[in-house]
Amino acid sequence: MITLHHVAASRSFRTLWLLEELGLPYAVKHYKITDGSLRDPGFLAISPAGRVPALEVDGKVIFESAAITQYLCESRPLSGLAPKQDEAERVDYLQWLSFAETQASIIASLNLQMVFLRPPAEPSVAVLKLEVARLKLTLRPLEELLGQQDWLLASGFSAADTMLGYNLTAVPFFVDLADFPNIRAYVERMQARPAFQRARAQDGAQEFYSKPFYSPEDYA
Ligand SMILES: N[C@@H](CCC(=O)N[C@@H](CS)C(=O)NCC(=O)O)C(=O)O
Repeated sequence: MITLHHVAASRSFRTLWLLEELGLPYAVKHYKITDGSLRDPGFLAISPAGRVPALEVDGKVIFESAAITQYLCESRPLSGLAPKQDEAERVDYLQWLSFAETQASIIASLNLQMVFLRPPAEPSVAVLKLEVARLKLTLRPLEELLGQQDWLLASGFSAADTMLGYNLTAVPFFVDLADFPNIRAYVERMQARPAFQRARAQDGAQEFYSKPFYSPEDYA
């Protein structure tokens, strides 16, 4: 049995969604970021940096969502969700897989400073503005690409969309997507996928965001 170690609305949603796209049976072990369970020695033995996702699969334990994505697609090659090494789109696929983490690292920084940091600690408004600008910059190539095609790969939906698509569920807490109509249409397409909806049903309630939008100006 495959077991996913998961926090609701976190990067482990990528794996949850991919498992649904692949139609694989799995169990979910739920954790919370705020209750210390990710620092429990039992969990650290599974994921040494105390992060999710971690996946128990085929007698192995894998952490890092991109590695999990890669392993699942390569060990289930009939899925067709990742181009093989000799396919032309392989480079694009690998690029977007890593780009998802470039973008997610900015979202994680904004989460840390605007959502998790508690008084008397105060974020720097200048740093927040810089991070929002950096996040917007990562949206530009996506907006352009998604004006030409429905998914990250021209040939259609792939596991790269489960990696990067998840990010776009968090981006609107920090960037108004009004100026990014192609990204908004992409988000609608991904949310319409039955596997995405089944994953949402397993996800659990998010416990991070208490308002719809976080602005650096709120800290000025
Ligand atoms: N590069 C890792 C990042 C994993 C990660 O940092 N996950 C966050 C949730 S989005 C986490 O587990 N945070 C817990 C913590 O920082 O203590 C991946 O893609 O799996």
